[in-house]
Amino acid sequence: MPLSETEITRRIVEGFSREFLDSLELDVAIAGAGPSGLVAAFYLAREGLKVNVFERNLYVGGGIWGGGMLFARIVVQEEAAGILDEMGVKLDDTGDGYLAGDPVEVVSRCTVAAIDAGARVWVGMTVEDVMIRENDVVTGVVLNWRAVELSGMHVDPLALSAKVVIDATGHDCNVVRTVERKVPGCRIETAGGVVVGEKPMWAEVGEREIVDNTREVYPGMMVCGMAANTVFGSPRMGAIFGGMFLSGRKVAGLAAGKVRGGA
Ligand code: 48H
Repeated sequence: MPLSETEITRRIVEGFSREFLDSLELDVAIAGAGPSGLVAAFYLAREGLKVNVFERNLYVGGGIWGGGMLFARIVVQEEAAGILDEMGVKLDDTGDGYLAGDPVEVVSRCTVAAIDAGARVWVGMTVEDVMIRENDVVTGVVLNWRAVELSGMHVDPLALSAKVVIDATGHDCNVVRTVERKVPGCRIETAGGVVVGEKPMWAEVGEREIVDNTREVYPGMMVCGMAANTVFGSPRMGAIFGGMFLSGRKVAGLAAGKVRGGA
């Protein structure tokens, strides 16, 4: 078969446009394809909801790849092992309730599980803003290419609507911070109404509190993963990832309930 460059181009542009147009009205938009975002996408898609993940890097997986200090292993406590099992990830039982996994396998299988369940994952796209309506409800995400962000070029973004937006952007909680910065008088659902900031490492407490911190923090906007601990001022936990997976599963349940209940 003779290859045609223009036919290759046609398939790329048509395919992208078809998929993007199909994503204009979402049930749930997730910012960040780290462990918590991928798990949230898996459970939401499995529930039959229309969920897209927007990842600013050209690769998924967030902080999983680096293991601990570039030693390519992640640790998962037994409470979260069932989630990875559901996603097809094999972990080594290293005793006393600790399991360990290979980052390449964890990222790959979690991503495939989310996509197979029906989630769409975009890379190279930054959630640079949100849409908000008069009644102070987040109603969607505002996107731009990461390449545009890095270049500093003045290029206006595009927007997609979503019934729930989830901030799964990790330590920086970028989406929550954007709302906090841009909405006058905004109150985030913390005791002081503002992002508290993450605390120094304490694995036991960080992992315990992350699930509790996973919730709706502003109408239409939920937070999960490390972003949840930054918002509520809980400790970091190092290279143990069970809390991220548990948080992703919890936020999926909350978001599905909100979408289905219309609350
Ligand atoms: C689109 C964005 C944007 C944006 C950022 O950091 P992550 O892996 O996040 P979690 O919370 O799922 O997992 C945290 C874990 O990896 C970790 O850092 C741990 C356990 N730390 C403990 C410790 O002590 O340090 O993934 C977040 C993803 C990344 O891929 C970012 O590129 C992406 O979000 N992202 N994507 N739009 N505005 N901001």
